[in-house]
Order: sequence, then structure tokens, then C-alpha cells
Amino acid sequence: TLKSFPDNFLWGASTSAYQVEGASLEDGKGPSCQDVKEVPEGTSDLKVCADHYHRYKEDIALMAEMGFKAYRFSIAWTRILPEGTGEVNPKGIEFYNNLIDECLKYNIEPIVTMFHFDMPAALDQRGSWSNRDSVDWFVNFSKILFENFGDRVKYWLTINEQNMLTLVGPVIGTMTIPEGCTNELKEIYQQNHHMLVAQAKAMALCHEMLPDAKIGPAPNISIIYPESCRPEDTIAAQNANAMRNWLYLDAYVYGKYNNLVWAWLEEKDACPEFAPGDEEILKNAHPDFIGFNYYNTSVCKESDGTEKGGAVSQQENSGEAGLFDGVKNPYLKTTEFGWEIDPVGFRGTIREIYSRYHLPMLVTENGLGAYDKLTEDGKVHDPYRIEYLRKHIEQIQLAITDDCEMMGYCPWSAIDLISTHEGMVKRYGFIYVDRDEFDLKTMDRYRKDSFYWYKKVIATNGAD
Ligand code: BGP
Repeated sequence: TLKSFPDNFLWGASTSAYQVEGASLEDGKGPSCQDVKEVPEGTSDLKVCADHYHRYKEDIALMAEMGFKAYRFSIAWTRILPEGTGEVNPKGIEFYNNLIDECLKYNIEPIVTMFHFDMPAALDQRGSWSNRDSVDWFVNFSKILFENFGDRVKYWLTINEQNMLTLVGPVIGTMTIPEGCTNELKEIYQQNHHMLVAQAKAMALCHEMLPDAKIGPAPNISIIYPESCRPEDTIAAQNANAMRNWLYLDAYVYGKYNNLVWAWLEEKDACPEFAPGDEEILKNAHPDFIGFNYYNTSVCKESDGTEKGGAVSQQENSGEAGLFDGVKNPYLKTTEFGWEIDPVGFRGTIREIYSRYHLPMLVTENGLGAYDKLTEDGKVHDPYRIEYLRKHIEQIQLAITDDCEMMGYCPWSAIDLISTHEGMVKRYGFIYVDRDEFDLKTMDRYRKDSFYWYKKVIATNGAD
């Protein structure tokens, strides 16, 4: 028999500041790397997004109507510190105070991501994560957050998808390689090391300043299957999993570098340099839970030894010479945007994480991007989203039945917002925002079919 969802299960959904807020340079906000970089051709800029900055009250009222127990959002670093360091912007503090209070008014637990792809532009110019000072910049920012919001925010997330920043950051433009760099691989893993140290220090600081709060990371974790039962393919899959998943979780939870990845970096002369004390810092950080984003699994086989080009997107890794070669999964269907759909892999991923780390888990993202249509009578029929989410929720329940400890489910996204690569046309929300890619139209909110469905799911604690 199936076990039920825990009573205090955090049903909710997620957004991130640069994709939902808009008001990108309003009320003293400084530019982030997202505001200064060129958006992909044919997609909207980030100036207005869903205009959540001005409409958060209406949006949170809708989330409350769905019965949300939690709302995961990120705090834009440059709203709080326009230059990334230095003067605090009181208007930024005020906005997030209001947002948090609005959530609490409806008993919605705010879950705050401290860093979601939006490095302050001023710090980007100083080398971003390649600069060792980035550790102090991030810790300083997190201290300001704990001081200002720690009395009301119980759940904190450090860095969103650090593994994607590292694996595809240089490709998607969220990681910058300094000019004249002669060992790019080492540079990438040095930046990754700075992120590890930064978030470890932030976790320790959180525990010191806010003993009742809970803090964890939010990487993108999904298991990688071997293509066949050839033993060589299993070794390849272990390599790929170490590189994509376990490197990060091993470091977060055990404060240790994954041995498979370390050995590979050694061979490439690309091991990151440790500053004095780093080892201690990594060892002393203990996440209270593991937050993770899950969209799709992938498959690999033994490497044929040639360079394939590594990770090409969040969904696809073409392979690493000597470690594994990426292959397509013939068993899975894809979304309209070509992302594989694998609910069973979700259960597999949850089981794997739990058996490795034995920490409670919070799903911080999961969802389906589609071309939703608003009908003339103000409806949005999105049965495909309902089906996708239902199947994933079923798998969470199976994982709970497997005795994995699950804290909550916050799919992507609470409301339509700007997709990182596809702009406004790729929608994920329960709430439809009436705007097109370039035409802002009315910006009115509409309840999608999935809105009513999710409301029932929450009301029945997952029974629907
Ligand atoms: C995750 C990011 C989110 C969000 C999501 C969907 O990797 O954390 O910020 O964008 O992916 O991706 P996309 O917008 O490319 O469809």
C-alpha cells in the first residue's frame, strides 16, 4: 500500500527574480549579468517579465487560492546591493519584506533562493566567481539576507543549479572565462570551487545566526542511465553521474570532492587550488536538507575516446572523452520543446539521492514548458501539464513509500515567466500572464486548468 504525503508537506511552486519580477532597474536596483547580456534572438528582454515586482500581491493571492503551503522565489542580489557589495538599497529590503509578509499573511512559507543565475554586473566585471573574493561577496550578501529576513524566513537555498553553472555556464553565458586563460577546464573548476566554499560558508553562517532555520543547496539532479548492460556502459554511467550529480552533493554534504571527478581533473591538470582553510570550511558545512531541480534523465555509453564537446545544454551532454559518450533515450517521449519526460526516473533519482545522503529532500523545480493558449473566454486548457505533474507526483508518493524523506514539491513555475532560452513563449505556470514575446498586452492573470487541478491536489494532500 502507498504511504501518504506527510501532513506538513510543502506544496508550492517556484520562480526566480530575474525571470519573473521585471522592474529590472527600478527603485535603485543595479544591473545583474542577466540585464546586461544579450537575450537569445527572438526572445523578450527582462525588463518587465511577469511584472511580479508590481503585482506580487495579486500573484500571492492566487497562490493562496491554490492553497500553497510554500512559495520558492529568489532574491535579486542587485536589488539589495546594487553594486554587489557596499551600500544596501533600502527599497530592495522593503520589497522583499513586503513579499515575505504577503506570503506569511496566507501562511505560505517563503523559501528563499539566495542566488539564481543573477550575478551583479559590477561583480561580473571584477571576475565573478573566478575572483577568490567572490566567496566574501556572497557571504556578505547572505549575511545581509539573514539579518533582514531571518526572523521570518525558515527555509533557505544557497545557489541554484551550481552544477549547471559549471557544466554549461560557459555555453549559456552564466559563467565567464577570463581573457587569456590558458587552462579553461581548471578555470571552470576553480570557479566551481569558489562557489562550493562560498555556499559552505553561507550555510555555516546561517546555522550560527539562525539556529531554527533550515538551509540547503539546489542543484539540478537527475540520474544518468547506462545504454546497455555492457559492464563498460555502467562504468561510463558512473562517470557521468559523478560528474553531473555526485561531485556537487558529495561536496555539499560530506565536504569532499568526488574521487572519480578528482581523478579525472588530476589527469587533465585541472584540479582547483585550495586556499588555506578551505578544507575545513567544506567539512563544516552541513545542509539540513537537499533541494534539487529535476526535469529529465539522460543516457550514456562507453566513451570511444574522442572529444564530443561536453555538456551542450541543461538536457544534453554529448560526452567527455575517456569517461562517457551521451546517447538519446529511445524509450521516452519529449515535451513540445524536446525535453524528455521521465517520471519514473524522478523516483529513481530521489531513491538514489536518499540512499547516498540520507537527508530530507525538497523538490525545488520540476515542470513542463509549453505553448499555452488563452481562449477567448479566458481559459487555458493545459491537460499536458496536468498529466506531466500528476505522473511526477505519483512517483514522489512511490518514493515516500520507499521510505525516502520528502519535505515538499515546488514545481516550476508558480506563474508564467521568461524562460532562460526561449523567452515568453515557453510557459510553465499555473497562472497565465496575458502578454506575448514583445507585446505586453494586458498583463492580466488567468487561472489555467492546471491551477484548479493543483488546488485539488493540495487540498487532498496529494490524493488527487
Ligand atoms: C532551470 C532553471 C530555471 C528555469 C528552468 C526551465 O534550469 O533553474 O531558472 O529556467 O530551468 O528552463 P527553461 O527556462 O530553459 O525552459
